[in-house]
Amino acid sequence: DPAQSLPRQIWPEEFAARYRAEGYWKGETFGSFLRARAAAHPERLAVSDGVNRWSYAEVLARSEAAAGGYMALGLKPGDRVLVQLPNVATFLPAVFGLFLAGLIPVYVLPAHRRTELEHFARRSGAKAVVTLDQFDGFAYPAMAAEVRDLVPDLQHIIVAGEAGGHISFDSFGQKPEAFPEIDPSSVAFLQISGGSTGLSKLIPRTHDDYIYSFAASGPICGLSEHSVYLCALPAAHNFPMSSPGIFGTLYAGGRVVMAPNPAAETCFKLIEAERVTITGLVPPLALLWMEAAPKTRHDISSLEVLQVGGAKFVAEAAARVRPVLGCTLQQVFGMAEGLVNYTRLEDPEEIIVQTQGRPISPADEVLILDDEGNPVEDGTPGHLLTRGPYTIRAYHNEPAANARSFTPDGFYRTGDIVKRLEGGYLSVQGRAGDHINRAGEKISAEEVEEHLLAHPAVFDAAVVSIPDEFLGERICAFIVPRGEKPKGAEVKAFMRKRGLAEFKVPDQVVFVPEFETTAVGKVSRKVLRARLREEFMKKE
Ligand code: J2J
Repeated sequence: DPAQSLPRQIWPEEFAARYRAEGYWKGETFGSFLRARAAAHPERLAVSDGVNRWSYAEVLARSEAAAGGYMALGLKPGDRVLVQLPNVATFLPAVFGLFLAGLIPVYVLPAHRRTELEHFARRSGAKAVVTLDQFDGFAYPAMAAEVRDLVPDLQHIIVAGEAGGHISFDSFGQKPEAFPEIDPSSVAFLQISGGSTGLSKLIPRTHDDYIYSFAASGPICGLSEHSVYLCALPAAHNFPMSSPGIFGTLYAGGRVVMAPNPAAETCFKLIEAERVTITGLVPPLALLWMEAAPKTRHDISSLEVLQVGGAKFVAEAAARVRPVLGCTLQQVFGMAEGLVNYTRLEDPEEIIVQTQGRPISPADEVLILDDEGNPVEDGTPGHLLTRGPYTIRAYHNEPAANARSFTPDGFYRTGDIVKRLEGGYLSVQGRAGDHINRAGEKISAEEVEEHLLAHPAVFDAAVVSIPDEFLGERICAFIVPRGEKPKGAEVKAFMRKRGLAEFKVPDQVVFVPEFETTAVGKVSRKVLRARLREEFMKKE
């Protein structure tokens, strides 16, 4: 049963004991750290969006009321709850309420649609979903209701804003009589993987390990109680959530500003109004901001640090950040499975521009191996494997993927090809897998192919990444038609109708009469994709 109960222990005992003894895991929980901050500075502002401005005390009070509401529905500690919320202040009480009640958030992106929501519901065994009435013209509750009809375990739809017959998040007002005891080493939430092969997998993160990762990120990112973090990327992404993101900022006693979208003008206005000091972007957005900055009428001089990560930021663009935006660039190379690398704010400009940083922790173990599994020399590209106090040892309930993605001694195979430079800095060279990194969103070629094959006029399909000046990579679908070939636009519309996030819809559709086969039979998908890409690029 894919929705079976969560693992009790993720790290072998000897590692857990060491991470505790060395002070990485402090025994804090999400609930305990929020309570500590709310007690230390109750009146200080914690979060704002276009509508709400809440102090630490208000965030805690709303989180406790939310916990009471969840518990009154009969949800029990360990139950999973899908959270599909855009960047609104309510994100905080919604998830801290879950943490306080011992419930397990499963983070879903606002861009995800029916098919993905159904997949996460089944995989996690979620009993409830928390969402917003509508955002950016999309009605989330209707989609949640469709999925509830398909997935028997999913019972409750909790809606912030106009509940329209569903359970109203905003009417949760009753603090429970008692809160459950939370074990800091237990799973706190399930994060979603980029889905390098097949469908997205669920990543179990514990209170201990995750809090360590964002607490330790704070000093590396220059956070203090005076920091104002603009959450420009979708809050559910691991990067804006924890590197140092919204949680790291609250841990440091700073303030979070939720941006409704990451467009330059939207964010410049917020930077000026809220005196934002730090934010994080994916490379295409950083390029747009650099284009917009010289023309803006907004004062963005409060911005001290611009983090860029999620995909490779090319050195030529990286070099322009300081001159154009007047702030320090911090490159961030991280993954929802764990390991996060940062360039340090005080590093020489050359390191900041040329590398993707070095690990957070002295306890992060990094291996760079050749195809045979032997360590390579520094400066030589190889496969990056890692193990450490905040890198998972297994996905939730994925025996086949776990056998591929982790070594017997617990190293995570990141799939990234990197070079180690002096001082342990890493330079990302590419990746071994076949997924597409489209503006920081990871898309599995296999998953898109499966959907294309469902189209009656598609005989065969191969999906590849094509280098794209703006997106970094775009999705190109090669299709062998069955009978009369459909229009490219029709194929894309078909994908949307299947309930997929817009970012998975191919940017380009190319029809070919047939796929190459060898005398022996079909070539492997991996080889086929590589050859199609190569030939296509030659013609471009
Ligand atoms: C090249 N590739 C990068 C970078 C991630 C912080 C920052 C990013 C993520 C993230 C994250 C890259 N240069 N600077 O979780 O906490 C690619 C690698 C990596 C994969 C992970 C965080 N930064 N990547 O992007 O789970 O291929 O996490 O393995 O979404 O993104 O993707 P994801």
